[in-house]
Amino acid sequence: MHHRLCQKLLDRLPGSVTVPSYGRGAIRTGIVHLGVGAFHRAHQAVYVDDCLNAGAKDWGIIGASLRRTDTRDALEGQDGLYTLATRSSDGEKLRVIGSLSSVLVAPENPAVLIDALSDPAIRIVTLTVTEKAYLRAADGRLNADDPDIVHDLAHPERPKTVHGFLTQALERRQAQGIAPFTILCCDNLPANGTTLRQVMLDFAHLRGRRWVDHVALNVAFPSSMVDRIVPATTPGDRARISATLGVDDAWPVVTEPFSQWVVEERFPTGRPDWENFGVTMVKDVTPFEEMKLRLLNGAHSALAYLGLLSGHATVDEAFAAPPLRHFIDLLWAEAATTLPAAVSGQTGPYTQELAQRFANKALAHQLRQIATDGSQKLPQRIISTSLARLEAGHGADHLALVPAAWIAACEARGAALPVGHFTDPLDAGMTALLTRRTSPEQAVSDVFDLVGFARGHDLRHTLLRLVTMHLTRLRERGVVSALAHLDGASS
Ligand code: CS2
Repeated sequence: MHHRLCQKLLDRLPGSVTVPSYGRGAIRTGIVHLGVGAFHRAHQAVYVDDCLNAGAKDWGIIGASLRRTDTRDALEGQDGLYTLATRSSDGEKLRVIGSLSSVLVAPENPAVLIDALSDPAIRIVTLTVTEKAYLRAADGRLNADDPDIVHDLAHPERPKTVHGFLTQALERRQAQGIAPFTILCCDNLPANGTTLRQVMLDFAHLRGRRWVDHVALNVAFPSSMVDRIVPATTPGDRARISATLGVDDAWPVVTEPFSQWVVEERFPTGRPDWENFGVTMVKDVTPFEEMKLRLLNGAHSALAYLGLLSGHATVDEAFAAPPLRHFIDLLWAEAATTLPAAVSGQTGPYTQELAQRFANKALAHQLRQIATDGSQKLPQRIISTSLARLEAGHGADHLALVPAAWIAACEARGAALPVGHFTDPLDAGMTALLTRRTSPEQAVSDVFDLVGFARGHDLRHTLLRLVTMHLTRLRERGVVSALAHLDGASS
């Protein structure tokens, strides 16, 4: 049997594998990361590892999982080390990352995470907890009725939500005269720092103390745009990577060569010198964020639903299908016109690069992974883009096919697609609604009501009409015909 990847075996790895060049014992932790999934380990943890390799000592990371134990279980047996596998048609490059010092599992012992967050050495809290963990209502404000929020208000010492953990630690720090940490959101939300700040202020308000002012005046919430495609690691990846290493890595991550991080420059208590390692520090991240959400993530969601309905399993496979590829080009053309002036000149090269990234066959990025949580993703990826087009007096025919394909893909679960092939926090309501098999018009309107898409918007009806037209066609004649009809309409 092989040994496990660990600190003392690092010097026995093959010469082709890059390993941390720093003494890990001398690194002090300065960052707590909430949501220590594959994305964090292939992105922020790598930028921090770069800083540590260059001699920084104060920015080790304590990772925290808010639900699952698997990352902690795997990494505690390998001194927090794991392999980053960068894959492209040129092959696979392996690098061992050492920036994670430990992983906590919040539900097992919430007090330990609050203690870690209250440590004066911690100056930044980063988050990748996915869209749904922010618990936003359709209007973007905190959903105060969420059972976990209700729980956290009643039991502030044993929180479950990010809002509860961050607030409890900020209160403790204030009581002890410790400056607040900077909170750096790294999730795919529009104006993600501002969005998190708003739900944190709403939560502080519900705590009914003077925390609203404290958070509003003293806590920095820079926004950031994060980008790296990170497919879920498979058992095959683990076996292949372990075979190359000559030791077992139970928890490697697989990613693409491309990586981008654009961060707003607002860190009152300091930060690693990320700008030396490829991070772009800016005053306002919004244009970059919108370009990424509307072009990359929007196309991803389109490929996910249309691809699954066409029998494809991965992004590269769906993107190689000529009708889908053609559709994505037209979707990009629609979305590009909605972007702010600061980036509107960059959309050509940007989508060309995206096309290369989507074609990366070595990633086998599963469409079902992207299809997950559509109710949380589509508002910023597709719905706001469609409304911006309609507001400007333009058509949104291609954009509007995506929510229709999402509804059709939800309907296909248990029929053409396996039950539970992808999931959504609103699945219970969606399934109840879609099994009634009402008319396309009724179904679209009910789904939009349930998930809050375009709620209260003047052009909601115009959008509903477009989505209904597409759902009718998808139900009656399938994807090929829906795409062909669009071509007919636009030629
Ligand atoms: C994807 C993203 O799963 C998804 O919904 O669209 O995770 C995407 O791969 C990343 O945002 C790329 O940076």
